[in-house]
Amino acid sequence: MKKQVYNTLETIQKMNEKYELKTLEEKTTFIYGQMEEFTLKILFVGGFSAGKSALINAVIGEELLEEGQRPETAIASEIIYDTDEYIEAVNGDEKKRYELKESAQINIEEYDFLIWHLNREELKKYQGCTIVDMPGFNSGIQEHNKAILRYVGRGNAYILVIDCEDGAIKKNMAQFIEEIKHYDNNIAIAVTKTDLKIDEDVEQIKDNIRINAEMLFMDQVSMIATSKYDDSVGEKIESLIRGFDQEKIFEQEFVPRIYDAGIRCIDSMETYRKGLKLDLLQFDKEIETHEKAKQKLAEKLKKEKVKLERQFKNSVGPSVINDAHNALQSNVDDLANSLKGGEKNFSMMVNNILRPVLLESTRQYVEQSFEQFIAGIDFSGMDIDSSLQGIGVNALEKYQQANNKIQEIVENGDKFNVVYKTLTTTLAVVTSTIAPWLELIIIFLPDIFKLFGKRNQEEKMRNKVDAIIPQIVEKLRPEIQKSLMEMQEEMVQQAEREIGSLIDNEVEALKTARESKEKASVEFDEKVKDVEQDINEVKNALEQIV
Ligand SMILES: Nc1nc2c(ncn2[C@@H]2O[C@H](COP(=O)(O)OP(=O)(O)OP(=O)(O)O)[C@@H](O)[C@H]2O)c(=O)[nH]1
Ligand SMILES: [Mg+2]
Repeated sequence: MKKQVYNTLETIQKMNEKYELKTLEEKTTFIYGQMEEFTLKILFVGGFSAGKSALINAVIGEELLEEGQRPETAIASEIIYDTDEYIEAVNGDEKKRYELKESAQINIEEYDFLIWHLNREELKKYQGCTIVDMPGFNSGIQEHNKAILRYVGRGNAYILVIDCEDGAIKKNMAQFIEEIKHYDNNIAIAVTKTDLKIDEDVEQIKDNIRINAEMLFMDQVSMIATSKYDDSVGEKIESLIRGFDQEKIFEQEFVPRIYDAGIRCIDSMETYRKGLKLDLLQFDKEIETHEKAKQKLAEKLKKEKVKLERQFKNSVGPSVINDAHNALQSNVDDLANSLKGGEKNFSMMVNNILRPVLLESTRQYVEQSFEQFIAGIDFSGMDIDSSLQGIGVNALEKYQQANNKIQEIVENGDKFNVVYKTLTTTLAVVTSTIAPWLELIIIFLPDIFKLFGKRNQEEKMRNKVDAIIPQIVEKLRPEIQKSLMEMQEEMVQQAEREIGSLIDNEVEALKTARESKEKASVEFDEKVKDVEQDINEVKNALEQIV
């Protein structure tokens, strides 16, 4: 199937070249590059000191990643096979190179994550995968958020590492599972440090965890029990990793995007075919009409924007805030308990409750209203004179149709696939929006504590929490509204670009048609037959992947 996905993309690329569809060519070249770079990310997650780094070291066969009680892993480390050995420290778009032996000197606070390029025999079998050592759940809140927001919902696989001595799935792990199962469904469990327990106990613990996990996942889950001293730790981890359906995850990521490109390609070839009927004067007029249509579409979008703005302000914002409020309210007991453990514990609990809720509800409401926005735009009154009837003016309609079809593929494929959205990279927008809100919570909580400080100490924790929740919500409200407005702006621009590129594709096809007419080397009928064959070839290629 992976081969098929490549074949289909190559068919589209062939046509882009043949019909000189430059705009589309850029798009498909980009997709191709991403396909070549694609690796399945395998995230090792778990509590602080659970033994995540130790397990990965055991796989590599050398203690490269820091293990220990104190210097906990504070940023994510990606491990990949490479013939050249070095560490790449990544901060936004900047990358810095370090030698392996300099690892201790890297000031990790300056970076988002590290990529370890390792030339180890043991890693060769994992080519196509990236092993990721994640910070523990209870490492610093900011670090944890940074790591989670970077990976969550992007079609990754998770190995949950549980310290045998925990005996069960702890609260923070359970919370995490609840969070990620909205986005990703590739999850397995590694119970570790079994050397610290007798075999019987290990069996008992495994059973407990299995029962626990299956209730949380509502599904069976693959599981291993091991330790860093286990001779077969490498094989066991390998068995977990092999259990993830790498091909399927690849398809989920790329099939909708290729389908989208295919639809655009067919549209352009159809424009070319219709263009063959025009005389040379008509061509210029047609191209001009297209340019006009593009302008009018942009104007129309700008006008309609007001509606979207209103929707964001009156509905999206309040809904998100409401969900956040409810989430806090329904966790009052946990919050009260955590407050006993001090402010830091409380902040972490607030953060853990809000992160998934904000992420999920923002995504959901934003997508909903944006889809409505696009579907609700009516272009019937645009009055553009085109001898090809419907071209250009109908760009949006085609776009909507393609979008619906792609939505269908995404939904039928796997409900967990939120990676791809045709109209926007919604989730990416959302994740970058959420991060500042979360940081804000951490900054303003201490101030709120001052308000409810010492004087109320004899009061019940619950009452305190009840009083704190509205304060948190009030602080969040303006921030959420503000960034939603920015997001809305960005999305309208993106829609304009996307629709514009659709018309550009058609214009390019028209120009190619004019050229081939000017050359007039082949008979008209033959050209029509030829393009019809090409259209069918792309249609068939698309059928192979959906
Ligand atoms: N006995 C025993 N000790 C282990 C095992 N795995 C890890 N440890 C020890 O447990 C401690 C924590 O291990 P790490 O691998 O650093 O744990 P981690 O999950 O990466 O922790 P953070 O990155 O801080 O979240 C270290 O002292 C390890 O040596 C194991 O299988 N058996
Ligand atoms: Mg670690």
